[in-house]
Amino acid sequence: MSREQFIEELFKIGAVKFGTFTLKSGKVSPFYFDLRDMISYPELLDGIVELLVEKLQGIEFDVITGIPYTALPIASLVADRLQKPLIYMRKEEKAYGTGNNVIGKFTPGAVCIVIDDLITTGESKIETAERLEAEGVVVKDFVVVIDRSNDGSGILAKSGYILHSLIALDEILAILQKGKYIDNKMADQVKEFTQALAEESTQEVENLNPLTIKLKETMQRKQSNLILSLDVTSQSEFFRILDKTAAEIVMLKTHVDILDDYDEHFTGKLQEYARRYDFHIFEDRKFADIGNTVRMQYRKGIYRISEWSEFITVHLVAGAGILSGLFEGLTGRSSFLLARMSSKGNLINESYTRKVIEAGRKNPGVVSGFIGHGKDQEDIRRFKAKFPAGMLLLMPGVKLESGTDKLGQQYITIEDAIGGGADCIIVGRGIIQSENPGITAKIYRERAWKAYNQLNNRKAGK
Ligand code: 5BU
Repeated sequence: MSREQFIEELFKIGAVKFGTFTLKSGKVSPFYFDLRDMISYPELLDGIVELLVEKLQGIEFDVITGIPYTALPIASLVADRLQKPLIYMRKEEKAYGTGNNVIGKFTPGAVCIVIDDLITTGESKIETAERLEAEGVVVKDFVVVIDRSNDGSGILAKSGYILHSLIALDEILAILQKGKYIDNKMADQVKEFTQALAEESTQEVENLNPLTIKLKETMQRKQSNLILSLDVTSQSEFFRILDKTAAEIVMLKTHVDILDDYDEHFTGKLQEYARRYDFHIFEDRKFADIGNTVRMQYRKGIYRISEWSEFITVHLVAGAGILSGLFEGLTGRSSFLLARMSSKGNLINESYTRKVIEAGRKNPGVVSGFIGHGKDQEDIRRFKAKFPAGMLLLMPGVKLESGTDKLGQQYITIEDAIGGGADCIIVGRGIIQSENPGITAKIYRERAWKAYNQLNNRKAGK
């Protein structure tokens, strides 16, 4: 089957459709590809396998996988043809036990070629690679049947992968136009649509919030990347500990609503400390409601958080729109988005984390970075690698020794947190419940700052 015939066949079986389609994202697309039914057309399937086998010549690999469901039967045929072992990932991660997420046999370190039907944003490819890598499989190359993205290979390249594709969208358009299956107007519409999508996803961070920069400057000035989480319930205790620790910290994180004796003098006094000891104020309110509600929660009520706290935390579960609700009309304020949590069994998964990071990338004016955790340095490195340039990773769940508390808080050490790429550590009980919070805060600051400089020197090749 020639390429031309092959593309025409895809059109005839409805795998490649043109018209008006509403996508999951809510966007209306002039075209839609769905290769699932291809398995029912033996001749077409043969054609695809032929093209894939050809494409794989010259690429070195030990095992083959296809991303379920569509690409899995195709990958099995290719594996059979090349006499290579087939493996595949479960579609859902097993909730219990370790391992066994990959079906099939492979030696740890085996290089796997990943076959898929389509590439659109590249997101699911990267997710698959990460899941395979977590199981000890090495991923370098992807092969897709249709590249319908504008810059699929660029997107994968940023994460260190190579994309090979059998057919690009442009070729499909050209052949179908030539065969009069679609008219020029339709082809132009498709091109415009993909162009617009590509522009949306390649927006780089340009306008960092001035507070992000100020926070970094304060870190340097105070030689500190320690954030104290002063989780106590009385003002006297609060200021007693702050007196001892203020000189060590770059930022003070509060949960103002846990104070039993909160009154209108509290925030003024806190701001006075912040000025005197040169630290930033960060109310960890974790806003998570609809835009209209968070707007009032942030600005109104007894706490009037927007008036005194420079930074806040935001959960994006309600959608990135709540950022407008929070920050519209305000200046000198910024946020950290919750991209991962430190508590055991939390429901955040990789795809959620990735979407939060993307939302941060699009809103640098009101987002200074992310809160996140990791199980070890490698895990944190992979997480941090996805961050927009200049945005910060703040990490709670840090103590001098790793472990877990009775309520599922998980701790890693300062060196693991910073060594993996956290810019600042957030420490609560490790300091406030110690015998001498002042001395302990100094120890945390010194160790965290040392680890931070070591990492930066390593990066700079010093
Ligand atoms: P700890 O005493 O060091 O465990 O306190 C950690 C603080 O960080 C506490 O105020 C939490 O509310 C906060 N935190 C966290 O521990 N884990 C998270 O994932 C997020 C916040 Br988000």
